[in-house]
Amino acid sequence: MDKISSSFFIPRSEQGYDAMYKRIRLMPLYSFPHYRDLNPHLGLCKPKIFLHIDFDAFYAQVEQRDNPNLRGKPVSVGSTTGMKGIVMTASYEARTFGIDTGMSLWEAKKICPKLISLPCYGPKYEVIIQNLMRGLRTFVPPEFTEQYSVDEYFVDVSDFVKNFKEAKEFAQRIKDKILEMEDLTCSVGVSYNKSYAKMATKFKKPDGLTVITPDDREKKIYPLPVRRLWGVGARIGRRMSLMNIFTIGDLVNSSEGVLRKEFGVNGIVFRRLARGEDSSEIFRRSTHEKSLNHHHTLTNNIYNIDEVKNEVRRVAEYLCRKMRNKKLVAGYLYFVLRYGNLRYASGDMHLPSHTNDDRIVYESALEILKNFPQPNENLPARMFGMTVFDLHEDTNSCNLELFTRRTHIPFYHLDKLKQKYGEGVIRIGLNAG
Ligand code: DCP
Ligand code: MG
Ligand code: MG
Repeated sequence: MDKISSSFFIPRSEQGYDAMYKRIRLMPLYSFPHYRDLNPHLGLCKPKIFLHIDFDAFYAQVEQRDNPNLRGKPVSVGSTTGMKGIVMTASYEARTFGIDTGMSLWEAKKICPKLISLPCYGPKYEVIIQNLMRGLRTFVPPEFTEQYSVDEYFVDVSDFVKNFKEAKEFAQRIKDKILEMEDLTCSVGVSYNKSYAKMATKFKKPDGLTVITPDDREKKIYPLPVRRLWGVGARIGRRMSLMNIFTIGDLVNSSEGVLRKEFGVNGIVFRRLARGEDSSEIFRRSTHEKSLNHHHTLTNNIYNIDEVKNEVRRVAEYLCRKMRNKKLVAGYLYFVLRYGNLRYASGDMHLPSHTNDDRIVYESALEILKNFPQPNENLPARMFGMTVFDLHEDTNSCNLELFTRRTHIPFYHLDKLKQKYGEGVIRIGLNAG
């Protein structure tokens, strides 16, 4: 299965080009992070490391690979019909002449008469990318990979490497595998959030591997033109320059209110991405289940803090078990407390990562509880309730968190024990994690 695309029969005809073009561009893409993907409780987020993989001159490189006569020559791929021809991409040899994506073929041929223009053959590129996706999954399980565009992937390697040095080695192994499988080069960016990883990829192309650590932020990211930021295209870039925002650093230093006024909620997103506060995760497909909850009303009201924490813990444990039972993880927690006087206090937050780990849900609920009126003799607690949202399938049901700071706990196995021998058979010390 590995070498599927090289032996793929490639009809070279202009017919049906439009349909192929549409097929490629209509692939389901996940656009740049939405406001709701950004976690307002950034400090609570687990440190992450992402890889971003982008092929070099993708379509052109594939054509050069498949036809040795084209190697080392200026090649463009795109529509080649008469005056309406357009360059979708150009080989790096063609780029030295200044030829790039979006240029008309007529103009490109004018600056480089030797340019070899080829039609685009979408299905072939799709097969390659899908084949490589399978290859990637030999490194990490599927839920840690995201195909972002026609030639790009994100990989969340946080649970598989301990630091940036290991992440770089990991990235190199992936690059080697891609070369071995498909004989194609790609460039990889490594960083602590998806936006910076995506920017890092462009630092060295072709065949590059660039790491951006938190210490590199001000030196390497802030001086870049604002157009390099994920989601900032030509139009937004122009509007920003009218606001005297030219570099990513300028964006970092501009006022959130002004940005919001000009660009709506995306203004806030741009600024946060610029500052390296992109807490968006690998895009996961949603499940049918929208939310799960568990409430517990006590027979006797309580106010002692240890007893209160104990109740919070029980509800968290129960709810996490409910999630595991359905093989789900949640990204958002709502916590409600009802007092003896029948009044409520409630709060919600993003969980530090998608999880069904009792400890994380418990600790997050305690964070929310800090903002409530604290139960006391005159205001005892009567009911505890939690609801989790943003549910996704937990394909990582064997606790793959090998290198995280938390101790590994085989929650799924413990659930089975509890099911068989009853609730009291085992209890883990949640504070110890
Ligand atoms: N593409 C397209 N239309 C665009 C941009 C790109 O059809 N407006 C196609 C052609 C590219 C492929 O998508 O080969 C990947 O796009 P990239 O932006 O990653 O560009 P390349 O891979 O070609 O070059 P680079 O080495 O800069 O990544
Ligand atoms: Mg590319
Ligand atoms: Mg790309």
